[in-house]
Amino acid sequence: MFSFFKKTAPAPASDDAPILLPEGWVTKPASSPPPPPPAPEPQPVVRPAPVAAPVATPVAQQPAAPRPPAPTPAVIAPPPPAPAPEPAAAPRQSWLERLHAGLRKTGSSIAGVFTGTQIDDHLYEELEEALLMADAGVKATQFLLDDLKRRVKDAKASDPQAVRGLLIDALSELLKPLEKGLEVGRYTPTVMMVVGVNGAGKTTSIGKLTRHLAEADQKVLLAAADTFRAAAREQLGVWADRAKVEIISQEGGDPAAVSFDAVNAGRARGADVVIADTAGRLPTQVHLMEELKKIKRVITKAQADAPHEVLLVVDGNTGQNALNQVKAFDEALGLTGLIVTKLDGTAKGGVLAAIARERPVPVYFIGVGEKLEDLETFSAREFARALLE
Ligand SMILES: Nc1nc2c(ncn2[C@@H]2O[C@H](COP(=O)(O)OP(=O)(O)O)[C@@H](O)[C@H]2O)c(=O)[nH]1
Ligand SMILES: [Mg+2]
Repeated sequence: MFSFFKKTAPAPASDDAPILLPEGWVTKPASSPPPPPPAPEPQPVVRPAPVAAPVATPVAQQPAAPRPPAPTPAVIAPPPPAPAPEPAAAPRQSWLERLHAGLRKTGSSIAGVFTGTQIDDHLYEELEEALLMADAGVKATQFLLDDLKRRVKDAKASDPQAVRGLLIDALSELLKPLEKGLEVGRYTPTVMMVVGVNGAGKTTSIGKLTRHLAEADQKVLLAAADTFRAAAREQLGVWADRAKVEIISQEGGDPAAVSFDAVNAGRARGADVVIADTAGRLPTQVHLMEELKKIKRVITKAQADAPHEVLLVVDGNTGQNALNQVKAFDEALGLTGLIVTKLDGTAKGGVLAAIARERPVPVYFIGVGEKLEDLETFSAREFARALLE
């Protein structure tokens, strides 16, 4: 849905840079309508069945279509049905509840610090311990404590519960630079390469993202660049079927070649987005990391400005290990964004603070479960509140 990514006009169309905020929490519906998409579509491919989009999309006007005669002044047209009251609001609310529940393990140990009656060294020591236990890391923990003490002093706070509110402010501010919306439409196609260790949630996240894009009428083409395991190709194939999008897949093929073919196919068929799913690997596996670099290079050969996104999927449950992965993959490939999965039921949700402090790669989405609706855009304040309230 539209809360999911930002649709931008193609690059040359405007020089005022697009706002890169996920729209889910910017409540203005359809802020500035993007210009109608380029009129003639190249060859039609397997397109998702048109979904009755609940959002008031500025659907392309068909200038050629014969206009119905203007209503006669005498007839007062019945008011159009009210534009469905904020369809995004309710799902976002239930998502927030799931986020809150998912982060309970992390949050309860931190929130427990504020149950006393005094703001003293003991409170700060306990808080330090709780943040470290939540895998916020030494640097972010120290930063948050210093910042918090300053805020407590400025606010002349005397109640531990007020300190908790100030910690929410401090954490929100620390996480703020990670907020960024995924943008599509600037390039045709927008090419994304998705990387990460095995089991992080790459394929699942791609599947969810594809569904959201397809439902918003984006033509998506998937590349099964995890070519070695039949199960991996099949898993992506299932998501492709569900979303009714095309997939380029080749048994045992070279992952770079499959990615190259996919980008070329995407260009030829007028895809809006091409997403390459890659095989899991540890950043310490040098030859496999080289293979990823090769995929990236080859994608650039197929389309000079691509890949536009190199997304790392990290399992939020792995705490500091997730931070190490962010650093290593970023050094090897130059990451443009993260998808942090499995923040449900983790005691290590503090890792986002560590990422913000040590390697602030934007977090496009966070996942709190295996279902489609469990992946959502990241908001610093929402996250801080879900964790600490
Ligand atoms: N609990 C939970 N499970 C997830 C989440 N995202 C993915 N998974 C599960 O993690 C497992 C591995 O996911 P997969 O997409 O195959 O990982 P890949 O190896 O990186 O492609 C699957 O069982 C997914 O259903 C999440 O946000 N929360
Ligand atoms: Mg996979």
